[in-house]
Amino acid sequence: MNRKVPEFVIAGHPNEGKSSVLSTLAEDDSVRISPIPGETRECRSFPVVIDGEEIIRFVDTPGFQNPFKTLRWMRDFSGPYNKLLPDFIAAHKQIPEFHDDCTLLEPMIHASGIIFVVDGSRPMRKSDRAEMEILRLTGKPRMAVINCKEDETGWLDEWRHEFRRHFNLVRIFNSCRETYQGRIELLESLKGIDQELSPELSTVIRTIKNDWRARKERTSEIFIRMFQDILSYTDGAAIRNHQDRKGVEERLFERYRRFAWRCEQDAFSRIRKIYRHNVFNCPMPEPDILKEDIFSEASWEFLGLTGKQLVFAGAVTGAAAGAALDLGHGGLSLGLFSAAGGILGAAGTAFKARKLLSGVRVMGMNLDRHLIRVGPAANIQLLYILIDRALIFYSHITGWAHGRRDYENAEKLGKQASAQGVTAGWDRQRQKVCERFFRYATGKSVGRDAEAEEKFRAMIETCLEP
Ligand SMILES: Nc1nc2c(ncn2[C@@H]2O[C@H](COP(=O)(O)OP(=O)(O)OP(=O)(O)O)[C@@H](O)[C@H]2O)c(=O)[nH]1
Ligand SMILES: [Mg+2]
Repeated sequence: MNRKVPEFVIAGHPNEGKSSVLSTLAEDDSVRISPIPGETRECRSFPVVIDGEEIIRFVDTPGFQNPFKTLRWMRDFSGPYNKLLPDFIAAHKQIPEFHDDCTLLEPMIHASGIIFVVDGSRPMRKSDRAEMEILRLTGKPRMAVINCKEDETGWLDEWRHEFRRHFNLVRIFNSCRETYQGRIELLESLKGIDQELSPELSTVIRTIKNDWRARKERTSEIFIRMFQDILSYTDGAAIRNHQDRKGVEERLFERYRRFAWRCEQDAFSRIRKIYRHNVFNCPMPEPDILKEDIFSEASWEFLGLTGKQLVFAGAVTGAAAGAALDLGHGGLSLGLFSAAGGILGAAGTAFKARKLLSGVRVMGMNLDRHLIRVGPAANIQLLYILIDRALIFYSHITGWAHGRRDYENAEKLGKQASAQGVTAGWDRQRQKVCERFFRYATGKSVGRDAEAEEKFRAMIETCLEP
């Protein structure tokens, strides 16, 4: 289909935040932004592409350099209105002083509309009025966007008043704060600048909304797989004697820690891509629960490795499957004997089991080796921590406007992350959904409980708002 892609030129005075507004609107963090005026010297087109198709395009431009002279020339122009821009450019393009003015006006010839950006936290100057008048003379549909760089709002009324005289519409849009909702609202208002643009922009908005829904579905899928991988993790190692034990435990924890960290990092980096963040990253600290207590008793417990649950086993590879065995010593009853992992489930304390098993012969094999098993997770707290971290990461990623460039503050966001948590406030109903998913993910449900995952997924999706 050869549909015309709506194209909007972002114009204004140097350093007002034109490129920042564009970057946020187009969700494109490759747009060059700088505190030094004159960063943008050439026009560059930024397409918004969804599912391989360009749906709308924004053009970044340099700021006006000679608004008074340009306006004077245009006021004196007596040719047909559609020749105003081409003739101005033809008359000035060889003059170096007018390089930026010609460059910024050129894409307006074919554009669907113009978005004029001003910093509304400063007073209005004569040059602003000249720039607005130039844009009015172009006859193009246009909208004014007030991007307040500071919190100062005292000048807003003056700006609004002046804008009403020159523009079809005025909107406040903060390039460092607006995200999905703000983008949609701005596009909705753009429809009002020209009736002819309305159907095209409605299609654009619908496509963006559908895409956002699809992103949320993909995000919840990634989160759920990540939770499942971490919760269901199992590992094991054989030890020969008691002296070995500490070192092996440490090794197992280190392996587990690295696995969980990698799963989370991998999930987070895929979500960053979905939300089109190439530069901004919210560096989450390693979860305390994994990092600080890794070798402590608390960690054993957290991993489901309390003394009671620790499984020591004779690593008797090749032993007959399912052979039942009851040593009957010291009240210790040994149940299932699984050849697959060489695992012997011990109901007594791990230490006793170790002592008792050592040297015992079963079916002709020497049981002087034990298997320490890690996982699957036994404490639901781990799931809550993973959910909290995932949702915090999500809210930072979706809440960081693409035009915002104070990346050094991202570190602070990450640090706050460990302090906050949404799951603590969840009601019993939500907890039950989590508990059921936890049993399912750790293999403790009887049979397959696909509904557990469905209900959990639906719940996680409701958390990914807007
Ligand atoms: N605090 C704050 N700073 C902003 C905001 N918008 C832009 N800035 C900063 O203002 C400076 C100029 O922003 P740009 O987007 O490069 O401005 P521009 O109008 O494209 O500038 P030129 O390309 O030089 O004409 C940058 O340092 C931005 O980070 C805002 O809403 N809040
Ligand atoms: Mg710029």
